[in-house]
Amino acid sequence: MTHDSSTIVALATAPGLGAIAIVRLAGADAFPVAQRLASTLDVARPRVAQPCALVGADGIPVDHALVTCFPSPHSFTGEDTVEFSVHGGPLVSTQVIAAALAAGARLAEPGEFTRRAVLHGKLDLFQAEAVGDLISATAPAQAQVALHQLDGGLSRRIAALREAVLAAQALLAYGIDFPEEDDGPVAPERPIAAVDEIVRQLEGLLATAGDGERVRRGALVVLAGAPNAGKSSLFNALLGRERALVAELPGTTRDAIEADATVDGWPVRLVDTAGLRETSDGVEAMGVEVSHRYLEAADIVLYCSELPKATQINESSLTQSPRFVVLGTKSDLVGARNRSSNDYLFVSAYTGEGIPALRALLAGRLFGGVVRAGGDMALLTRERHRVAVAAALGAIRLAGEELRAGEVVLAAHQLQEAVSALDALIGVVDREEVFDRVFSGFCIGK
Ligand SMILES: Nc1nc2c(ncn2[C@@H]2O[C@H](COP(=O)(O)OP(=O)(O)OP(=O)(O)O)[C@@H](O)[C@H]2O)c(=O)[nH]1
Ligand SMILES: [Mg+2]
Repeated sequence: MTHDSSTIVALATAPGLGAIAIVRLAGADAFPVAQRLASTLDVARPRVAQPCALVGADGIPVDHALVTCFPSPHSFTGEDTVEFSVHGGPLVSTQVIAAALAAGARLAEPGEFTRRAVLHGKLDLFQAEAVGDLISATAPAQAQVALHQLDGGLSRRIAALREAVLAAQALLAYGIDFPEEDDGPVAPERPIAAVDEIVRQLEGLLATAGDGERVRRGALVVLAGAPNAGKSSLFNALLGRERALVAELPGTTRDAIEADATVDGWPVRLVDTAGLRETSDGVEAMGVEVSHRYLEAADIVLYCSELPKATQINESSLTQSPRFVVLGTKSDLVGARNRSSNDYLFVSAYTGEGIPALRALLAGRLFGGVVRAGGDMALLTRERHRVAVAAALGAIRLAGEELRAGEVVLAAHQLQEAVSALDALIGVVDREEVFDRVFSGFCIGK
């Protein structure tokens, strides 16, 4: 994708039936192109919605629309931009886009509007990613993290760290320029202390990556256990709708069923699986195989045991893992006598007993780090962030070692490596491959 200023056009709203659809046009010729469609449009009136009759490429009337001009640089991409609010539905917006194409625009590529916004300094890479995250958020916590990132929360953290590295570099520069002065202007301890402090900060940030990625992607919570233990019923209870089939027959669920759930505001990908047992039924065996794969990938496994029935699986090995939470299901059938064990969280899909406690437990286990950080929403939410911060941390640690060995020039080199890693992260340098990776996941019109 080249950094051109050609005029691009795309549908900015979701396709399908709706009262309004928005077609966005941006680039050097956005205003003249718009005027070919809307002859009465006054492009000298910025940010005012103007009612205009739109005419198609063949001169046939297309719609009565509200058209708004956003002159450069005060627009999303930083370029001259025109937004057409047209009637929804599949036809009108298609005709408006066709007319814009005929007038000299071209179709935008996926993510191209946001990419241009970054190129023109309207957003940094974190904020561009946050645009996508906010749009795809399904749980309130995801939206909060994305909004914080869009407001520059993560950018500020990284920028402050970058400044700190530059300050440490400046301290070293004295040492390099005046190597003979024993009592130079900077005592050697000062850059070492500065570097150690940056290491602490980067470590703190890196520690948010697990929670951050779970918030963005949704944590994978898998319901597993013996056939008929009540997994599907619990799945439905946690989802709040009857998504999975429930039946008295053991072996009802044969394939894994995945659904997005919100647990106390946090995003969870909930999976119901086939009951674990040895079986001669080929299809069921395939389902059990799928269950095992989910067990390995899960952030948390809710292992369902119907008490006091003995389960057919040796649970002791499973329950050792901190990822496993053992549930005593169908608690409404269990007398008080059988509840002495502290190893089980008793739940009932029928009465709702234990469900709020289970939700709280999940939120705490999966996202407790964010909660403990006092709701600090500056989280590393992507592998891209984690890899770059880890690279910066590695370089800074090496810088510290070099400094302690008296190798000031080598230390300065490592600090520069760290600055480069942070620069690429925030997007101050235009690295094609970084940009391609960030924007490849976007859809057209963003
Ligand atoms: N009393 C009571 N019965 C329940 C509860 N949960 C499930 N059951 C019953 O237990 C039976 C099995 O429930 P499912 O939710 O289908 O169990 P499952 O673990 O998904 O079963 P498979 O998919 O066959 O492995 C059904 O007859 C349910 O009505 C509960 O909380 N209390
Ligand atoms: Mg089931």
